[in-house]
Amino acid sequence: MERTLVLAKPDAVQRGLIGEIIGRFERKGLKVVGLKLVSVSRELAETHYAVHAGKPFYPGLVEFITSGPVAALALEGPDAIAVVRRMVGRTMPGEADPGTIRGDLGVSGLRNLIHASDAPDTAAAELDLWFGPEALVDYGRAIDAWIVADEPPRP
Ligand code: FUP
Repeated sequence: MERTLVLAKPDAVQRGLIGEIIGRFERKGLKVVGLKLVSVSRELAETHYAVHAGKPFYPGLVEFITSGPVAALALEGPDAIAVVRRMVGRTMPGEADPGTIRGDLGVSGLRNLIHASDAPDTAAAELDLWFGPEALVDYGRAIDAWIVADEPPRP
């Protein structure tokens, strides 16, 4: 079982798409284990995007992610990191396939609605950054056995 971080970025929040985005992951069968609305500080933005520091698009990235509230979501499921990335689609919404979140809901450049961790190490670091070590909620769902193969329901 894996956990991954998803951010509904300021454009998604402003457009009223938090529910649509969370709903897609819920319908997929992924479990929400963390959820909050965050007013993003410059420091948090710079830490989150540290890998892009120095690139030409970095200032715009920090500007954008701090331009309004962000909905942070921790999701759990089998192979969750890759599953979520496939559902998110390619970086630029104009190039993202229909059926993906960016492909269905976005059309232009940096207005790509969503961030999702891209690997186990970044997922762990990003979950820690956005939620802290103890904020995620561990619980079972009665329906898990119908969603996750070979996994007995947890109490
Ligand atoms: P993704 O993993 O699809 O969210 O994209 P990246 O981690 O590669 O990039 C993070 C953000 O930087 C994206 F939301 C868009 C922005 N970006 C650009 O603006 N230009 C680029 O050439 C690459 C990324």
